[in-house]
Order: sequence, then C-alpha cells, then structure tokens
Amino acid sequence: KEVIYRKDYQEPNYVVKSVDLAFVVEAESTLVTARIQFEVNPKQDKNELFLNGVDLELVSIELNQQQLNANKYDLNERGLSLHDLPDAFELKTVVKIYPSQNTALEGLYQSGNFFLTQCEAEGFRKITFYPDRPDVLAKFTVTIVADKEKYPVLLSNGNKISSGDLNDGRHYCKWLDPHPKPSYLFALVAGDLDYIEDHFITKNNNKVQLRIYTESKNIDACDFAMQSLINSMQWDEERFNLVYDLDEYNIVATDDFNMGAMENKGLNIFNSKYVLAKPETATDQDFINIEAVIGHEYFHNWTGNRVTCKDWFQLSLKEGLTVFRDQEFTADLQSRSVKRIEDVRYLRSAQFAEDASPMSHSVRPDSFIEINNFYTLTVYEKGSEVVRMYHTLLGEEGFQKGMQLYFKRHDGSAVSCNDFRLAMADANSVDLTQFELWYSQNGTPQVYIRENYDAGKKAYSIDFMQAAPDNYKGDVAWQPMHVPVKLALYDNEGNPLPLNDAGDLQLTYELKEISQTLTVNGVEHQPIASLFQGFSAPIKLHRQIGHKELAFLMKHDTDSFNRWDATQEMQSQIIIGKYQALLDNKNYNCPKYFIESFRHILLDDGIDSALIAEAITLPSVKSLTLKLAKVDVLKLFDAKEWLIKEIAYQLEVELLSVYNQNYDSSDYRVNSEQVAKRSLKNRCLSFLLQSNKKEFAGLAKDQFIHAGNYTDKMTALSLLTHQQVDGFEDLLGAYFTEWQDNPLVINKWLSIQATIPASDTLIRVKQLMELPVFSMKNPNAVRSLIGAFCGANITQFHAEDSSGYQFLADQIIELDRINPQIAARLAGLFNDYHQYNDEIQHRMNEQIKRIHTTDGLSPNVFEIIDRAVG
Ligand code: B3K
Ligand code: ZN
Repeated sequence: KEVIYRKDYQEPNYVVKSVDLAFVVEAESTLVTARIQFEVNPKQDKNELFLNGVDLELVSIELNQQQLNANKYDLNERGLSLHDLPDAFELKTVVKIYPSQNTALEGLYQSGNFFLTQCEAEGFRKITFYPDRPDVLAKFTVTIVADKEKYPVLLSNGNKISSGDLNDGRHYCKWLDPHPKPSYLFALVAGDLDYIEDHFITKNNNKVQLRIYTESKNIDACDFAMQSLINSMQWDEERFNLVYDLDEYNIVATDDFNMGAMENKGLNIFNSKYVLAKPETATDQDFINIEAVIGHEYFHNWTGNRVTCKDWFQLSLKEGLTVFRDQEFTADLQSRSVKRIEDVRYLRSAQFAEDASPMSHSVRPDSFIEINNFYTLTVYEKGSEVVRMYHTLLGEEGFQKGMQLYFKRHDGSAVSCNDFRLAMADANSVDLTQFELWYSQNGTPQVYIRENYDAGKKAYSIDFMQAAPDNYKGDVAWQPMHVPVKLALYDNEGNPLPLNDAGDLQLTYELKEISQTLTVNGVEHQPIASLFQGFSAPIKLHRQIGHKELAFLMKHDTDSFNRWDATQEMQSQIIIGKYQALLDNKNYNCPKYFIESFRHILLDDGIDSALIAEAITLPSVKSLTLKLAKVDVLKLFDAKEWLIKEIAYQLEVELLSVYNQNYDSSDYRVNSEQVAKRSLKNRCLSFLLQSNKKEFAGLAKDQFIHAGNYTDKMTALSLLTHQQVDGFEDLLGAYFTEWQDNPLVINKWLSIQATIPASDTLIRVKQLMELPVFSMKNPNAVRSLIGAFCGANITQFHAEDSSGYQFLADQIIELDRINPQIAARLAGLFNDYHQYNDEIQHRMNEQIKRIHTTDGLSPNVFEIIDRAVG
C-alpha cells in the first residue's frame, strides 16, 4: 500500500480555469459529462497531466473537440494520464457511474429515494476524471437532468441560474458557483425532498435564501436547525466580521452518511442526526450538537472554503480553526464554562488516548496511506487547542488582527498551517517561530513542576520542566514547545496575590525552554497556585498536589475550569487509590473529607447547576487509564463503580433533595438554565439508582412515564435498563413499538442495550443486528450498536473470554467490504490495547493479528491495523 509523504508535495502541472459538468441522473446509472479548461502551470512547465478517476466507465474522451487517440492517454484503476499536451486545452470526458451500488458512501450514492454526493477528501475522482487535489481551484457550472416526478429537487453548489422542463418528462437545473473551489467541495443532490425556508439579511444588505431539505416525513423536525443556521450567520458577522457570499444556502439531511456533516460550498450535506430534532425525539445534547455542527459547517465557508488547504497534510488549517470557531460560538451562546469543561474532558480522554496510541501523529501529519484515517481528534480537537493558544497569547484583538491579515493575504487560495501562523505573527509583530513545533511534534507534551516558597525572602517560585512524550516519533530530537501558562496565586484566605510589579492578579506566563523558573516576590505566606487556568495548553501536567490544596482550589479559584479540575483530580486520586488496593487485595476506605467536599459541592447554591453537574461527574475510565500503566481495566472499572456506590449510599438524602429541587415541569426549552437543571437532576438520579433501592427505581420509572421531554425519558430508560430493573424489557419493547419508524430514536434504543453491563449483552447485540432496523450499510446504525458495545461497554467488550475482541474483529472484516471508512473507525477501537496489562494485550493482539492477515483489506483498515501491529 502506497505511503504519501508531505515532503513530496509538488505543484500541479496544469491549473483548471473552469469546469462545466452535466449529470443525467437515472435510477440505474448516471452519465457525467465534464468539460474542463486546463492551462499549464508555468512553474512546472510540463506537458503531461494525471487525472484521478476511480470506478469510472469511460464512454468518450475529446481534447479540443477532437476525439483523443488511444496512444495519447493511459488509463488504469487510479486514473488517466495524458501526454504531449498543449499549454491550454479543453478536455471533454463522458463517464458512466453506478450510484445505487455505491456502499462506501463516497462519491455519488443513493440514500432512500434520493442521490447525493460526498467528495471530501478524495471522492470526486469517483464522479469524473479530474485533478482531485485541494490546491486546484476552479469555477464550477453544473447542469443536472432527471425525471421530474422522481427527482423534483436538483441541487448543486452556488446559485441556481436556470431551470426548466424538457419534453420527455425530465427537467433540468443549472447552478453556477462564482467562487473558485477545490473538487472536494463539490456537491450534488437529486431526489424527492421537501424543504423549509427562511432568509437572512447580511450586514451588507444581501438577502440570502435559506433552505433545509429532508424527506417529507421529517419536515417538522428542521426548525431548530434553521434557527441555528441564522444564529451562526449572525455570530460570524459579529465576532469575526465574516459575511456570507452567495444568494442561497442549502442544507440537505440524510440518514446515510459516514460522518457528521459536510461543508460543500452553498450546499451543506448533513447526517440527519445533526439536523432533525423535536423535544419528543431529541435530547438536550442532541439540540446542542445540532447548533454546534450547523455552526461548524457554516463557519467553514470562510475557514476552509474561501481559504482552503494546499494539501491534505494541512487539514488542521481548516479543521482546527473551524472547531475553535464552533467552540467559541457555543461558548458565546450557551455557557462558556460548561463548554470548556466538556471540550477538555473529551480532549483528555479521547485525544490524549489517540496521542498515546500507535495512531499518534502530529497536528500536521508527515505521511499517510489513507487520508480519511486522519480526520482525527488530533487534527480537529488538538488542532483547535493550538488555535486557542494563539488566542491566549495574542488576546481577542490580536487574534482578530491575525484573522484579518490571513484573509487579506490568502482569500481565494490554498495555503498551509505555516501561512496561518505567519499571519498571526505578522499582524501582531511577534515571533511565533517556536510555535511551529505544535504542528510538527506528535504526542502530548509533559510539564513537570516544582514549587518553592522562601519565607525569609518572601519569594515564591515555580520551576517548570518540559519533557518529550514517551512515544515521540520525529526524525530530529524533540524540542521544548512554546507553552502559554495562565496562572494565579492565592493567599490562604483565597485572595488573589499580585504576580508582578504591575500588580497583575492573573497572567499568561510563556514557557519556551526545557526548564524555566517563575519567581513572585513579596509573598507573605506560602501561597497556592492555580496553573494552566482554562486549560491554557494541551499538555499533561505533573504536579504533586494534596487533597487540602485541591479542596482549597475547589473553593477559591476564580477560574471555573480549574475549580472543576480540582474536583476531578481528587476523584481520580481516590479511584486510583481503590484500584491499587484491589490489585493488592487490600482494604481502602473512602476518606470522610472526600464525601464532605462532595456534599458541599452538591449543595452549594452559589454555583450554577450546570457546573455542579460537571463537578459530580466522575472521570472516565479512559482518562484514568491514561494516568496508569498496564491497566487491569475491569478492576479499574470496579474501582470507579465502588466510588459511585459510596457516594450513592452516603449522600442519598442530599442526592434525592437535589433531584427534587431540580425537577422542572415548565414547558420544554433548550436554554442553559433548563439544560443545567435537567443535567444535574439526571446525574443525581444515576447515583441514586446505583444503591439498588426499589424506591429509586420507582422514581426513575415515574420519570420515564411522566417526562415531558426526551432527555428525561431517555435518561430514565437508560438507567432502568442498565440496572436491569424489573420490567425493563417491557419498557424497551413498548419504546420500540412506538418509535420503530424513526431511525434516530431507534439508534438510541440500540445504544442503550449495547451498553448494558451484563454478560448476555453480546448475545443481545447479535440479536439486535438481525432486526430490520439494523443494517451494516448504515453508518449510524453501526456506530449505535457495534460502536457503542465495543467503545462504551467496558465490562463486556473486555470480557475475559475475549468474545468482545473476537466480535469486533469479525465486524471489521465484514464491514471493510461494504464501507472501508466506517470499518477503519471501528478498527481504531483496538488502538488502546497497549494501555492494558500483558494478559489483556495478548488477547487483543490475537484479534489485531487476525485482521492483519486477512486478504484484501482496504487501505483504510490496513493502515490502522498495520500501525497497531507495529
Ligand atoms: N470536512 C468534513 C469532514 C470530511 C471527512 C472526510 N472523511 C466535515 C467537517 O469537518 O466539517
Ligand atoms: Zn470541519
């Protein structure tokens, strides 16, 4: 399998002046005619050209209106090579493709009664012969012809310029996208869809028509998405001064999609999971996700589409930046503190795990076999943290100056992560040379600290030491990074202390050396430091900190993130204490002060309910695993369960009272106040159910029956099912009968069952796979059932008889023949094997090897498994 290296980048031989595409869509096949105007790139000055093309049936080929002689081109399974070319020419090709046979969901494919495309990263080559690379930008004109009755809706990028009936029952639509774009942003939709419409008036007074298209049965579930789109457009104008640039903005929702959504210019295509929502069928989290994903794709219009990536190694240029923008959008519209906590929780458990795994790569990778494997947490989430650090270093104003210079320099072109960094540096006249290491060095940097208070000199100092991650893979020696440390110091009453002569109570200290010391003078008594406030850098901090200091920070830190972090650190220490005791067959009792501090937080009316809910959510087993080595994952799971039960027993009265206080029967709204109350209340309920008391099961049943919203209903059903409370099967059965026609709701039903911590769950999962509501061809169903079992059911996936590992390997091998992208995602679930003890590693490795020796693996699965084998 071929490895592509970043260092091998070469400019294209020819540029594309314009593209004219015509599609004749029919049920069996689609005919694609492409007329492409090429011009030689003077910098390359070569008279040959390679056009990507995969699974295309070539019908005819002409160069400058002349049929092309067979000795002027070579055709193989990867594409078409043309020789002896003039400096400028028109190429016309006609190809036939078979969308209804396309189960990889890349290129043009079918979903229900319509056809649609997914081109990023390299799907356009399955539509027509083309230089399918992001640095070739062109103006596209697209004509679609299809039967009017079967395919009344015909959409593509840009603005619709004409449409009309043809005499044979067919009709056509013609679209023009005036903005040059790479092929990965091309999109087409043809089918029988309904839509809702609204509009947005931009600040330069352009009225933009907004439409969301979906199958007609879902048309009543699009309003929230529409409002989210309007909010996104408004926010991008206000915060970034970025204005929409077409007369139309269309969104299409599909049940069959490999990922969340796609930012095609003017024609976003969405997984229906991120569009459709009604209070009866969507949770608070679903609504919040919809707002975030609608925002994310909209924000790509500038960060990704107007300025795009030079090659796929620069993917984080658009993704890291756009994730940063969507995170800020949610923070501005919802709760900033909650958003930060949730993002960091995710980063630390999932991205840190990736960074420590065989898939570890830098934010700007140096090589890949299959680019689709690099749409990762590192490129997206760590990439966003890298962008956030510019913001931390430069401030909002400096950051916006950098953004403006970036657009001024690069609008309409394909650039690199370096170009972004230089725009930030030049706009602020600062040197960000060292900052480049955040793009080039893989792994999570480690920062060790040592604190020292000199009572005689009244001086407090912190030594910071940077260290390479264990799995650093670069060719040159690891170098210390440019790390912003936001910090504050408190006296023992919790008052912030001045940190310098200017009297600053908070500052951003910049680490650049392997070891560096910060000294603060005039400190009367031993202070307590709050470091890396707001998680100011994506590093692993090694700090010896006792429970007394943690309790102090929980109480006094003015930074809400670090207050929360102190709760998590204390909880981690206790769970790990119990885990060690379980390994050593020793006793371990839950410290009284821990329960006291937990009670204090639970009952604190001074804190927002949402933050209480975050503080009482214990660290994930995944994030705890990363703090340890050679983990016995089942024992670690037991240790966490033990702490949940301790809390449930010892604070039963408090949990029940907080539950009751937050029971809200007012009309359902997705606003931060209501969302906070529901999440706190449901968190309390989940503790209460752990005590196995009948009365609490009754409480959950009541909530299930009387809930006026789906969040409460789902939580209750999930808790009752996971506790296998008497009668849970009947509840599941009734739920199925009610919702079997709604795939999104049924997918939740599948996930709830896939995550039951009981020994017969795998049998249940296999039975569920036989139901007509499940299909291996549907990525959402695969994720909800197989993904949930293998990724979220710790006790059963890691069952001692290896049945979970065998099951996953079987599914990967089968799915790889249907949809390699989704199969590769599942394969990633084996990636953390090296975190576990030898016995677990051995059993996981057996299955990894079995996949590795399977014939005919896709490059997607091969790359993941080959790295895992090592
Ligand atoms: N850019 C797309 C992701 C494409 C994934 C291709 N395998 C969605 C997004 O990040 O907005
Ligand atoms: Zn994106």
